[in-house]
Amino acid sequence: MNPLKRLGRRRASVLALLAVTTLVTPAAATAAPDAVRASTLGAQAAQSGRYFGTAVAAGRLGDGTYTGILDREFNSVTPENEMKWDTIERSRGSFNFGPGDQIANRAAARGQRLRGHTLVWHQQLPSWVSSIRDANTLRGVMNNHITQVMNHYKGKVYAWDVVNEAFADGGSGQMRSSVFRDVLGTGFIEEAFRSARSADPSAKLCYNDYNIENWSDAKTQGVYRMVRDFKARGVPIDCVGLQSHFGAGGPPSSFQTTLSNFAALGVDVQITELDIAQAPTAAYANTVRACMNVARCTGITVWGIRDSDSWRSGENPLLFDRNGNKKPAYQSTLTALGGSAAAQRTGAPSPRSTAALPSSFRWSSSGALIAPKPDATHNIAGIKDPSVVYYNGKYHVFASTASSAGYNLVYLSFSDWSQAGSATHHYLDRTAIGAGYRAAPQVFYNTQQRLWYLVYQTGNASYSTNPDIGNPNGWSAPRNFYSSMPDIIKQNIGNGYWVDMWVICDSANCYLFSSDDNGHLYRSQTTVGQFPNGFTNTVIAAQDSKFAMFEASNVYKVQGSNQYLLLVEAIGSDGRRYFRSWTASSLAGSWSPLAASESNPFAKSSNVTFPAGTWTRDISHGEMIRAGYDQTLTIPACRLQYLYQGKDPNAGGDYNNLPWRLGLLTQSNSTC
Ligand code: G2I
Repeated sequence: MNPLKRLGRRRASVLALLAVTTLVTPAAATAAPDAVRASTLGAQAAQSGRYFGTAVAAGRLGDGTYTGILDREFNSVTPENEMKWDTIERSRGSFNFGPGDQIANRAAARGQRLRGHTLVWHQQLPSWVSSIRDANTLRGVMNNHITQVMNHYKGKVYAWDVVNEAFADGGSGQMRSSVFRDVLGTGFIEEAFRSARSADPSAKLCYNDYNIENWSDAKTQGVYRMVRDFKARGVPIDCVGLQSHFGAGGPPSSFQTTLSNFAALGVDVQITELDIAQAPTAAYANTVRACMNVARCTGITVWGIRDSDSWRSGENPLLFDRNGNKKPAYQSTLTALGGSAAAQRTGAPSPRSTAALPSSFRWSSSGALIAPKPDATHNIAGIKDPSVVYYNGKYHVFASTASSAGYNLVYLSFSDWSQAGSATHHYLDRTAIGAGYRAAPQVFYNTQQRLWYLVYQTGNASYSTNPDIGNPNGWSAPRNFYSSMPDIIKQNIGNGYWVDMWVICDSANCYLFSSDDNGHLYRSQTTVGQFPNGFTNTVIAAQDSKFAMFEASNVYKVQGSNQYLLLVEAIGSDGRRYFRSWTASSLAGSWSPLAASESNPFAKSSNVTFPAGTWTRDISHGEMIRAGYDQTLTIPACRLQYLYQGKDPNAGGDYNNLPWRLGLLTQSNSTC
């Protein structure tokens, strides 16, 4: 955190006297970390890196029961009809994005993913298109539609159903007759995918169809041959959507085989429109389990929320009844989603996590999700410096509270980002952590000691421990990691401040990184066995000019690789905060630039889009959403998410009184 004008920095802390002899007693009664279960569909799916989504109808967004379930349970949405041709381009060249935007912006503001549905489909197609007979005209019309729509939603749509339902039912295994096939020939699908790739290279491009779930069906085989041919010839395709509109018997017994056979071609597979007549519990569980058992099955979307919202409402095929109550299939689905969570947490190999990080990044930001909640005794202007872990079905966020009166800490927890704004704020100055200068927290679980650690700055590097992250009153009084500021920091700090302490461990050692607002990143170390005591050998781990290596350093292990990632906050030539990044092969190794310049930043306003509105130009102090929660600080290699602080670009005045809010970045150029 930036400590300009911060209060009490140089004040000697009596707590320093307590620091170095502290022994930590292992706590006996902490829930086993690999037994975590989430309480909502989206949160549970997220534990294995998947999403759980639903079709959404813009016309129902005024219904509070509907949106209540939507925001509680789902972390992905698909517009049910609002992005179809007959809504978006009802007459030639005249585009109506209103209903689609309503869904897209709402999702973006809540950190939900968006699937785009659908660009080229023979249904819900206006008659001005279906009556075209000239191939060049139709080609131009199709490519223009794809380009305009994808351009409009660039950076907002995770995956597009580029072509929908192009194959015929029955035994032919061929494409169905449609204006596209009949006028352009079977090559229209390839043409559509090529146009789509050039319109938005960062969106995943899917082929979507129904009745392709049974492996031996001619239709399944026809689609499979097409995807195999596309992959062989380099036609851009990233995913196959299996709609999965099932009868009461549920998925065919070969469903998992079908998913893995498609996946083996080198595409993601997704269940895109799931509904099952009468919603039998076993049928839902079997469907979900098939996806969980296939690493490249990246997500599941149900086609509506309540039975009354369904296109097949007479068959009651969904997870919620018409009153919005959970049906039995809800529970079997939630349980089935938990199936591979433990495997994920114990480090089972997953193709999603083996890729290395890219060398440039693009992000999409949510709106401001978390704002300060002043109360009678806490007059707070900004909420800052968040640290976050996902544990036991909840995000647990610790942050600094700031006002001209000084800094302290706050804790909140919630099951999904859509709930973040309404979570209760627990002020930690009322706990044993105490009042006074405490800021820039970092939280992790020490698996050896079975204790949660909260590391923060007090003028020294301090920490508290707690056997139960969910109990704000469980934190111990602060203790210091050092008896006093290490000499090398005294020698280099100049007019800076000693800030932003960060602990990360490998299997042998724990390292404590810190910054000085003066161009230096420091690193001390101790053994895993001695931690939290014995930090010594403080060195300069990286240095640059003051503003280029300012503060708020994060260090992470990249899952499934031998890479560590370093992020440091810098101040740009525009005066705005941004992040630079480096990698190293060991925590004590030297750091090589990854996306480390102002023109190729890790995260800066220049590589972030704001679908819900540009609320900040600063991308400042925050933390990655990790793959786990322990002292190794492991992050996924794919689809990174970063919780950060931003503020109204026009705000000024006392630094401590600035209106900082928290928002969530989601990587939009992930290739895996
Ligand atoms: O048909 C089920 C799905 C099959 N796969 C593609 C999906 O896009 C398709 O979704 C359904 C929607 O759930 C329905 O809501 O597509 C139907 C159109 O083919 C949608 O139905 C339409 C009605 O036909 C229109 O009369 C109505 O105005 O829904 C519109 C909005 O309620």
